[in-house]
Amino acid sequence: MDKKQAIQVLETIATYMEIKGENPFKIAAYRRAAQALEQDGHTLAEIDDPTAITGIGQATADVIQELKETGASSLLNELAQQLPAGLLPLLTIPGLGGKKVGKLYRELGITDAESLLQAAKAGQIRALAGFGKKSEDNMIEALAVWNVRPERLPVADVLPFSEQLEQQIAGFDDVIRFSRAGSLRRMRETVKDLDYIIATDNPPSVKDQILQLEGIANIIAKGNGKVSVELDLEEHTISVDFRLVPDEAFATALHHFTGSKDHNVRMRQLAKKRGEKINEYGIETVETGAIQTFPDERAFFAHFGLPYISPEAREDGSELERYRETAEEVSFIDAKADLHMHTTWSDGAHSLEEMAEAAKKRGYTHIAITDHSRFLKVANGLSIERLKQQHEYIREYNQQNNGITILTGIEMDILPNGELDYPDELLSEIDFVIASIHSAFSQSEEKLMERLQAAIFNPHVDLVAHPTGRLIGKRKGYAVDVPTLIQWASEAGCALELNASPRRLDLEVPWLKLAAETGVPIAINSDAHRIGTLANVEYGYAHARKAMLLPDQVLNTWPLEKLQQWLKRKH
Ligand code: DGT
Ligand code: CA
Ligand code: CA
Ligand code: ZN
Repeated sequence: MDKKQAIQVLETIATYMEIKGENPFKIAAYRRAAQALEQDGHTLAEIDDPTAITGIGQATADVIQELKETGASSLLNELAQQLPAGLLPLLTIPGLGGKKVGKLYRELGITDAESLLQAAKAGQIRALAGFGKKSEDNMIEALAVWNVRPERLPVADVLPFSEQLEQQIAGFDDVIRFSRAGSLRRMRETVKDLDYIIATDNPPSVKDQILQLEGIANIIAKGNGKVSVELDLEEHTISVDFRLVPDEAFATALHHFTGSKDHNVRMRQLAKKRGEKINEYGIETVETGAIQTFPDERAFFAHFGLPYISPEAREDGSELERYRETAEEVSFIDAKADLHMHTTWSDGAHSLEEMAEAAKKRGYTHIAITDHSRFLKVANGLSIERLKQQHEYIREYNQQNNGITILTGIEMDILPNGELDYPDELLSEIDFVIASIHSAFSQSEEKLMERLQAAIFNPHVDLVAHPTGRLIGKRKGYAVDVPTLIQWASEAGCALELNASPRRLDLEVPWLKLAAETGVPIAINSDAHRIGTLANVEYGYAHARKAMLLPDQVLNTWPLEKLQQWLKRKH
């Protein structure tokens, strides 16, 4: 349990109390406590007596203590049990919060999506105070698309599930080795289903263990070569294909089922020229019918005179030429730094020292601490005063030879009116300045581009973070003319971010390729708000391999001296 999670629990308690219709003062106390916790600069572990913080009373302090000690809140559990299970998901319908869901529950007896739809169709909702005919119509519309399983799922929704599934497979008997295949191994932004290759001498045993996995909603196929099941994934299900192969066929099966189809087509063309045929069991010499197998994919590619091509890069076939030209450089991107992360100084869960220590453990030589700027009040953005304090603190930290260098930094808001959140003379004193948009997402393209232009051409701004603001499968992003943005970044000598959060992966692959061609440096950053998400950079580097970026095009691979030299450039 970290501070961000504790804040989340306090807010959820307030929402559930709202649904139950409890005393507004009591509800407000939980919201105030959440806010007070956010604004306090300590980590959860450092807070011994929560009541010492203004805004936290005895009742909310008890919840915080319990969270610290047990990792859970009995109050939250009780509240959740008192409310119908089908009611809580309704909170995710756009326009419905605790107050409105509470009204629907208490005044109309609505307990789930179905009863909500019935009431809306019967015209009962418009009769409630605070609702109207329009909100009733909106609700019917929202319910029609709500919770319908999309054709493809965002990779971020699938990753925690697949990682857990893989832990289970790792514990199976009779598994020699196994791997992800398909679009997940290629790290596409969205996936239709999951694919696994399992090497085994005992397919019936592995099949039985698969069929005993928890959460099987449906069995689609159960042969000794292929097992397909639908597994429960939160509100939806996801299909998983398992291919069971003998170990000698593992490499070719893995290559075949990793795809993409276009990549496979190109590889088969290569084979044909040599009088060979590729299939999932091996490579067949057409004349003799002899089958050749390989210990791993590297040997498979070497057979065709190719370097090992990263799975992420295997898409339209152009990767064959790219890898031939640049050897394996493209797949060897080594992170030396993370240049975007948050601490308890703004809305992060861990302290500056904790983040730095965790970054050092990841093998970084340097990082930038980039908390939010003053405009972002909800995230406890830094006043000029506190920013200066933090930077003083960082300079002291760097003198202690802690084994990692911290660059002073800021994630500065680009305000809705196009101004930047701090004056130039302050920015000129900061090592690494990030500019981001966190407000007025729905402005016109013209207005948004004006804002981005102001940031990119400001001589002190080094990086524009999550440049399009998209959330995969959820939000398209703001109206950005990306090619123009990339052109500007190239003219101004400003870097653009590849935000490694699997929900963002922003910029997306075609734009990364364009930025790289245009000579715009890319920064692959975690944007971590807690120690655990520092590891998100792995998804960012996978995404970079998909765009086949070279290490030199990525700011985070540069040694500190080279980065510092670049930071001195002035555009
Ligand atoms: P998805 O599931 O739509 O997110 O994308 P994939 O690539 O995982 O597609 P999937 O699960 O249908 O098949 C996995 C891989 O197996 C695919 O990338 C290439 C290979 N594969 C499947 N069917 C065919 C096919 O008909 N022809 C060829 N060449 N390859 C296939
Ligand atoms: Ca698939
Ligand atoms: Ca499949
Ligand atoms: Zn951030």
